[in-house]
Amino acid sequence: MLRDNDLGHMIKAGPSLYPHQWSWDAAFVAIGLAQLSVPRAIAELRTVLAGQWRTGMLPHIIFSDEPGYFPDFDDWGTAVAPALPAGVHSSGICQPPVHAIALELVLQQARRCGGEDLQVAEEFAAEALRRLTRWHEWLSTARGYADVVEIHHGWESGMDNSPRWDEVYAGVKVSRRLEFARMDLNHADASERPSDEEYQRYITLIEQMKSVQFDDVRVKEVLDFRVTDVFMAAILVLAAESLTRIAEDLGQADVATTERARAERTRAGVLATIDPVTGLCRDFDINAQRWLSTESMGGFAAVLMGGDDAETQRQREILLGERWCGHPEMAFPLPPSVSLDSPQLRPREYWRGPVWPVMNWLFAWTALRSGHREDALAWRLAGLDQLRDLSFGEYYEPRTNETLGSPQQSWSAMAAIDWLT
Ligand code: 9YW
Repeated sequence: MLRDNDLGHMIKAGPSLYPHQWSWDAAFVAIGLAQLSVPRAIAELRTVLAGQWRTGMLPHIIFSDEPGYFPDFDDWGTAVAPALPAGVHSSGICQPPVHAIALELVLQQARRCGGEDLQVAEEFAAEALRRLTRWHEWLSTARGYADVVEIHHGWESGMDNSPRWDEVYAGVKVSRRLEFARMDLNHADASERPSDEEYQRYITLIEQMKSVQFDDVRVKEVLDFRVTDVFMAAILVLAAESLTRIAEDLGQADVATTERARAERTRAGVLATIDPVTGLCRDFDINAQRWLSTESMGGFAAVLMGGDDAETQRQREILLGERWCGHPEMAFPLPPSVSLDSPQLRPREYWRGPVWPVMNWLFAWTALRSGHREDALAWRLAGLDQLRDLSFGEYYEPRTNETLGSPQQSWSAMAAIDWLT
């Protein structure tokens, strides 16, 4: 399946709905690819890094030549951005920084293989280190807010239409209705995708960014969407820790010190967002200067990154409990994007309830890392069971396990490969 989605230098996120390289998809996919071919995994990460903007940002989509996705490179209009390097066809926003985590796991696999794989991987790691540090630095500076990470579009979170962002999107002013064709609806059922109203707001934000040529400073003055993202920040903590270890192995003590400090600072920033009542991490609407308390998978940032033992344990119990994985109506005891008991639940609609295999993998991997082997094993077994019909759906209905969205989604296959090897 990954071979079918492979364009040589990039794996399409999905065969027809997503015919380009998405940034966090590529990082996850590289982790699975490493089990099949270390050089191919490295080629995937190389394509991601080659798209790096002059500012340090890794863009969320690198466009292939394939048609069929909206908004494409011309719709984005990033050609006006001084920060876009020559020859790069990309969007103008980012996605969660899974890349250093992927590099560490690819290196681990290369060590198991030894020989040429190891040599190629170590050479690449030495090259990638500087770019990954610049990427993390950009997230902590251009996008640093209260030691968390600020995002400018729901697409940056990777959880596009999660109820986490409803209140923020309500403040996005669609001053003139935009005319565009929703290509996604040619490949997936409208009931499983964001609505037209949501798309009007998504594209309005791109227009706002374009009006200031995607400038990191000026964009903050014109954007209707500025919010901190605790889940993305927790991923930055994990990535900074991976980069610390990679830098230590390469004898780059300065980088290791910087990344260790980044991880500590960001972890403290995320823990400071915990709602004392619910125990979950909260995003903060910067424009409106208010906390966002809508419950979603994003609130479990402390489970992902660890830190304060009591808070992490409390979140872990909530996640495994009756409102979430342990809800009696769940087809499998896996983390849904929204609780089945939530008033916001829409069980077929994207990030508003479905279970995402790649998120199962992420939670299982972090559980293993933090010593909760039994959680990791349970999620791995249930996650494999979910994928049993080999359709590798993008997401699944939480009660019936019906495959939804795009079938043959690359990062869903990655979860299976990594769990089985
Ligand atoms: C879109 C590719 C991407 C993921 C996102 C997911 C979806 C793109 O697909 O967004 O056009 O809706 O929300 O996390 O990277 O798999």
